[in-house]
Amino acid sequence: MPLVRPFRTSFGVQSTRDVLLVHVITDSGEGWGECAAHAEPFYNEEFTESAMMVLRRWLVPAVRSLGDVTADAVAGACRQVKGYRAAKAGLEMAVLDAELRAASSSFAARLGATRTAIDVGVSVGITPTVDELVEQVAGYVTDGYRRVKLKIMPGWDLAPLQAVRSAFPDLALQVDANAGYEPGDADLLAELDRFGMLMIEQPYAPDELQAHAALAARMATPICLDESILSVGHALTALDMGACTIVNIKVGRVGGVLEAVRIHDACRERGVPVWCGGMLETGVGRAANVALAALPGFTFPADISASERYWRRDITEPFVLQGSTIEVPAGPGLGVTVDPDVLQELGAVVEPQEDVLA
Ligand code: OSB
Ligand code: MG
Repeated sequence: MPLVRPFRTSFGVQSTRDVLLVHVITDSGEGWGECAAHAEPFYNEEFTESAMMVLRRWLVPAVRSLGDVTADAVAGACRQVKGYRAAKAGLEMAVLDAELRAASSSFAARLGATRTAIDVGVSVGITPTVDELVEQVAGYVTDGYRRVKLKIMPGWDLAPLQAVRSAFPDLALQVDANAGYEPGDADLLAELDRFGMLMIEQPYAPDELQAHAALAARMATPICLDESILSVGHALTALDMGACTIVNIKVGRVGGVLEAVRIHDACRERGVPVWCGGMLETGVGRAANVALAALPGFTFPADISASERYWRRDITEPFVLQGSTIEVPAGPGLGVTVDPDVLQELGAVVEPQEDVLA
């Protein structure tokens, strides 16, 4: 799917999104899920074609062999396969959607949502010039976004931040480095304190927990981890080490909405704030993210923007901005409907899986 505008991060630029959907047909109905993996293994190890292959060869057969297929059983059935958390998340989402649609219950209700609308922000990619960045941020502020996240990387940090902060002195601001820095860059990163930001997200490589803890000890700006946190265990380890004080939760990165809820619960028990990250999803994955972000421990605005920020035409009814919030779907399952005409226009390829029936 073509993105409305290219999205550049420290790991590369995307102008289109390779979308992998899982469509589950059960005795009682059907469901959709989205695998958040990207076309290239640049955000993390997983990529769309690898996720698709693992689904076909192992994950779908493992779930089909369950007999009684329930969303609660998906993660266990998939445990033998290591990694591929976005693929697992897409499959679990589709099974859960089918289950909840059949029971006329929403994702929000099932996950434990306590809000009917969520606060959202916008994640702004690296632009060719600082002027273009300020212009883009101004457009999003006019749209209603009250929290902006800037992507940073070595060579694109102090100057763009200075410009955006001067233009918008009171804007809630945060940055995301997508692991683009090295522990040797700590002096430079410490200078970011002067911009009065909500947090700095994932400055170093995912396995650099000690370096993140050392940075947290010398910075006033809270450290948030994204790529480092793949499970409840990772979250607790990072928190115990002082590697972060805020956790970004992404469904695709942690293996599914149910593990995402467990991370939320563990953080909430410790009084640690979490927020919902995004991976440029279509309406399918976005619906799950919005439901998740409505849980009580999600206290920072989510990286879930309106559909029009990503797509000229989404594959479901669009999510729209209301003030600086997005309404939580209340209908059965994900609460959105995939439009088959849009899928066809996009040239979606359907790969039936009857052949792998156990
Ligand atoms: O690190 O949060 C990230 C998009 C793709 C991959 C990684 C990230 C992002 C974003 C955009 O920041 C969030 C969104 O609007 O979906
Ligand atoms: Mg991130």
